[in-house]
Amino acid sequence: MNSRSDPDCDYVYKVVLSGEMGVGKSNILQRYHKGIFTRISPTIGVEFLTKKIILQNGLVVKAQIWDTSGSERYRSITTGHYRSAVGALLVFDLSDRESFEQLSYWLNCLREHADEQLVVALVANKYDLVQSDPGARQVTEVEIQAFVKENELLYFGESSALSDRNIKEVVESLMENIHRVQVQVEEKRAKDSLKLKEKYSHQDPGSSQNTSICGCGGS
Ligand SMILES: Nc1nc2c(ncn2[C@@H]2O[C@H](COP(=O)(O)OP(=O)(O)OP(=O)(O)O)[C@@H](O)[C@H]2O)c(=O)[nH]1
Ligand SMILES: [Mg+2]
Repeated sequence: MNSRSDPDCDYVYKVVLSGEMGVGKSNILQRYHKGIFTRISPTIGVEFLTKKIILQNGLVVKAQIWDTSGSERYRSITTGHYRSAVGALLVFDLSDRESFEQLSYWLNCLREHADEQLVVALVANKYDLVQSDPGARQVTEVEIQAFVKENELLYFGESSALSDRNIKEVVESLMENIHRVQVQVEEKRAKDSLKLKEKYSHQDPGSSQNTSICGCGGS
């Protein structure tokens, strides 16, 4: 969406973090926002912060990032906060098979509640665990790629909030993609409204008196 209220940025985009409890959503956000990894308590409900990001084309966008709890207890609150989100980081833990199997649930919630043009980036977190012990891996790269393809997600490779692998890259690539999609949406909207204007400006002025744009007409 265009930023009319904030003169310091060109666009404001709402992004949500989604996925099972304990997959590392809050640590990913903390790593991105503050560049650190510390112990964090499980998220209670929803927390949010904003961060300005400069896109490759020089435009400044403000990301409103909503960190949600993966706990079942807060589900109705968290999914309510998906509304009007144009981007999502869908997170799972590479060392926790269940968190991968639950991705479809989270994706359905996102598609149901968020913006129609939602862009979703998959984050395969805790790669550091797999790196130090290959036996800890519970989801293969082939399975991840299949899920990404089937659900038309963005994916930039395995991540770790702890070792700071692929965190900035995934967030900023998501923002670039959101912006690309939103610009297309705005352009289409502008074209459609121009077409509509042209249609009615060419109409016989005599007949326009009885014609309603909404189609309900007059009786
Ligand atoms: N090894 C490793 N541990 C991580 C990583 N990211 C998070 N953790 C740990 O995983 C646990 C859960 O992290 P959180 O960031 O609180 O997870 P969350 O997804 O926000 O959890 P909820 O808020 O309960 O939904 C904590 O013990 C973190 O220290 C990571 O990249 N590597
Ligand atoms: Mg959390």
